[in-house]
Amino acid sequence: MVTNLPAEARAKWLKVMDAKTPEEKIKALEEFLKAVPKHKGTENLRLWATRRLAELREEIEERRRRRRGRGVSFFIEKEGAAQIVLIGFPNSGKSMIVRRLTGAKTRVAEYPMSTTRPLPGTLRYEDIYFQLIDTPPIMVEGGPWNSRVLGLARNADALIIVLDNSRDPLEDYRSIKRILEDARILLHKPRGRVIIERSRLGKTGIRITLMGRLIDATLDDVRRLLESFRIYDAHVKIYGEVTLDDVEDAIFENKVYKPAVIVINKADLDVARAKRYAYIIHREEPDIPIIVASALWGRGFERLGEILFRELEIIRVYTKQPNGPIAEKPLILRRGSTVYDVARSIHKDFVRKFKYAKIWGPSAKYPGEKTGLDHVVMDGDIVEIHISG
Ligand SMILES: Nc1nc2c(ncn2[C@@H]2O[C@H](COP(=O)(O)OP(=O)(O)OP(=O)(O)O)[C@@H](O)[C@H]2O)c(=O)[nH]1
Ligand SMILES: [Mg+2]
Repeated sequence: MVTNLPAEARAKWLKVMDAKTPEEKIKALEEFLKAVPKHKGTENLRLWATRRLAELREEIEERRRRRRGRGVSFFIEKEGAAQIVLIGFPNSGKSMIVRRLTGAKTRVAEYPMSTTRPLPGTLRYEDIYFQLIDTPPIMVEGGPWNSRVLGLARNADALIIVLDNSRDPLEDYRSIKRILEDARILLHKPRGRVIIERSRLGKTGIRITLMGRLIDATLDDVRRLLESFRIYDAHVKIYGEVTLDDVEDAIFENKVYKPAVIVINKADLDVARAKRYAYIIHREEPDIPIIVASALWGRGFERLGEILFRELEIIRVYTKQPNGPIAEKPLILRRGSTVYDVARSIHKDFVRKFKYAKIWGPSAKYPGEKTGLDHVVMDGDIVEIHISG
């Protein structure tokens, strides 16, 4: 992202990283921005830092509103298996979709900008519940809610992008994608991931754990890059395929990936047109599932739960006490989770006292297979954990 940042600016970045409160961060960011020279090569960085400043100011405002207990708070506590935020332009039908799918009393109106605050509802899929959140509209020219809705999106587990079949869904999709990207919210899973954990306890030096591949750099390049930001003590974890730019992005934190589903709403107006646009958008964006639907007719959403479940990459595990019944409510875990994660979510002592687990279901070689903590569980598994004492 950055090219040729002067040493002074790099050093100032450390202050931003070290800042604890939003207020401190704002001050440090302002100092940092002052040290960044204005030229083409730093344009993106300056834009990003300016936006980050706006976000932080918004964060302070939001906290103030919540504390005072009046005004409109945008924060919504997560409930259920995942929090899914709808995002779209005015009048696209977000509120009607949430009302239709969850029964929540959202405000639906013929005029645009009728929703002024987020409202949650619950969508059931088999034996789990997703929290859908209706939001005020975002706007290309930067509407009154953009930054707060983007804040919600950043905090969500997945997004539903609502497009309007009475407009140009392709153009709208591209605009929404751009708005998200500008807020560093990505709709595609990155090929790799970099995590930089700075050690708070004294001099550890720079440790790099390579669990993937550095495409265009050596470990020494990574070390030099960090040192140019005056980071001398940190643990860098590299997963998948990563470039030196990705490492630099990680220093500037902040890029997030959100799985998404696209809904072309108001298909009832012209079903063939909606399908045609679904096809065109699919060609441009083959990895993002697209639904052609009508909130008015209540049709087209039949597979939404299943699609969300798949895109979220979550699994359900049913715990059971020795000689006890199987839990009715599943534990929701990420795909790739192990018995360790199951044990830890039951009780923090369970890992320490763990003796063995017994597994029934898709991941078990035979019913009641005995396993250790590193056994990878699968959707639909029944897990019985035996502990000592
Ligand atoms: N024909 C048709 N109209 C719809 C559909 N979904 C919503 N509408 C209409 O579109 C208008 C806007 O619907 P809302 O659900 O309020 O849209 P919104 O996206 O929440 O709008 P804002 O809150 O302003 O962003 C209303 O008049 C709805 O009746 C649909 O599937 N088909
Ligand atoms: Mg609305």
